[in-house]
Amino acid sequence: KKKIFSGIQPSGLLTLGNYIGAMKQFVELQDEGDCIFCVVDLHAITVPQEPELLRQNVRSLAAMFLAAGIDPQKATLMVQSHVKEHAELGWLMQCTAYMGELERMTQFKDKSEGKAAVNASLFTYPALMAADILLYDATHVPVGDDQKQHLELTRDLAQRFNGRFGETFTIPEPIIPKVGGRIMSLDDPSKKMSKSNPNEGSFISLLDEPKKIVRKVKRAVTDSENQIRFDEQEKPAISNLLTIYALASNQTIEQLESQYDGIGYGAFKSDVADAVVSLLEPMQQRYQEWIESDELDRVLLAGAEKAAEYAEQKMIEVKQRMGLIPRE
Ligand code: AQP
Repeated sequence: KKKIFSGIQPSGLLTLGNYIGAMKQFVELQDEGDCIFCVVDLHAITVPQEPELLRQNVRSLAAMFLAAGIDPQKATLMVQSHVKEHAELGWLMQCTAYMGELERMTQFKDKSEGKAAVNASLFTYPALMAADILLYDATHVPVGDDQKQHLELTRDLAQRFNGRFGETFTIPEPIIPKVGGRIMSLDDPSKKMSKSNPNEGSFISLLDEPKKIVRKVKRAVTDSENQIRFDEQEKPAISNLLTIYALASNQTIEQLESQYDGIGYGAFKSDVADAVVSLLEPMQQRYQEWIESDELDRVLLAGAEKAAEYAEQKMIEVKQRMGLIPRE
């Protein structure tokens, strides 16, 4: 049976990219195996976070998981810092990883570029991510395309550990969507859509109200050809909008290309916006119900308890393998 783990950082309002690249898959995978979905708050603090805002973002992200369709009867939903073994195994993974490997991570390069002060944890982040996954012996990790490199490192670390100390960790496989693995910014189709982009017009937040979505899609950059066809090299912006439209409306890109043959960008954009609004509106309603309910906190408590049971046992095994003696 598949064992699935994936996390999302509570570093701001989720974007449509996070939904299409990650959360949409999570919902589909619930019926295929044992799933653990995690609000990775320890990852979020690798860049400065305002405590009050972080508290809100953690609950908000958990509510969004549930609103998107994660069923707590089927999947485990938890907050990373509620299970202390994540941090503990994270340290052991830092002691397994090499500086050279971490230096090659493009996400670190992107996120540290031009910054005066960069926390050490931003550099060691992939070691903690490896711990998150290996702690539960996950067999599959659904992620967007940008996390592929981190997942390869996770596999390397697991193999290295197993080689040195004996079979301990399961080697996980990534699950990356073929369409929608990398949704691009609306203002610049060469950059991925990102929730921490300071330009609000670059992303659609899952909580944006309809008017805002329409405005953002209308202002999205395009090209001068005025023809709707999928071509990531020549027409990255239109290709991105086609991808979003296809996934929001459950149609294929080919269907849309023939449907919009000869139709201009204005009409196309307004239909893209409508499709996104139809996707997000029901989710936003369910979100409001969850965020206002105490049930949310009960779900997170139950999730943490269930996850901790496995994690505690796993850590006993890992420490024993490494030669760290038990306290008693
Ligand atoms: N643009 C995207 N297209 C498809 N998938 C994406 N993901 C992120 N952006 C896109 C996927 O969403 C999951 C959660 O991501 P994360 O919160 O762990 O952090 P991230 O990958 O760094 O995403 P963001 O939105 O860019 O956050 P910030 O701005 O805080 O760094 C992952 O599976 C990711 O692949």
